Amino acid sequence: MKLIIAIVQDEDSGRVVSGLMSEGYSVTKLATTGGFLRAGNTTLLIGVDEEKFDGAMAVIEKICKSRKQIATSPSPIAGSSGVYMPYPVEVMVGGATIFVMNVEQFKKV
Ligand code: 2BA
Repeated sequence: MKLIIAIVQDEDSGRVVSGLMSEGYSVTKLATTGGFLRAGNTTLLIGVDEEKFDGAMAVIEKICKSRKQIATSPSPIAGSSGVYMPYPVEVMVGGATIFVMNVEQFKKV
């Protein structure tokens, strides 16, 4: 068995969960926050048997899209004012960031 940990954008999360559930996968959805953008994203935990692994990955890859987002970073000190001015930086986020782990044990008690 494998555990897929997939960090997806909030905009895609509903469709990914529906897509996985409709194909018989069990999914746990966590509300998470990215460290860089400090914006909400969604982390999905999906435990799958080896033979169903490729199917789950295909659902995630089909639905999750890359998008541009604006991050605000502090600029160097502006002139003699000593004030840090925020300025926008464009970053490409997603489709999905995926970690795959081998599961040593899976129990429901
Ligand atoms: P965030 O940390 O909010 O990052 C959002 C996007 O900002 C990233 O998209 C990447 O394009 C950019 N970014 C992140 N750190 C950066 C940096 N130090 N300098 C410049 N740009 C940077 P993704 O790579 O698609 O990541 C989307 C989200 O997936 C991340 O949100 C984070 O929540 C998670 N993630 C990505 N890589 C991870 C990792 N190695 N470990 C844990 N979580 C990760």
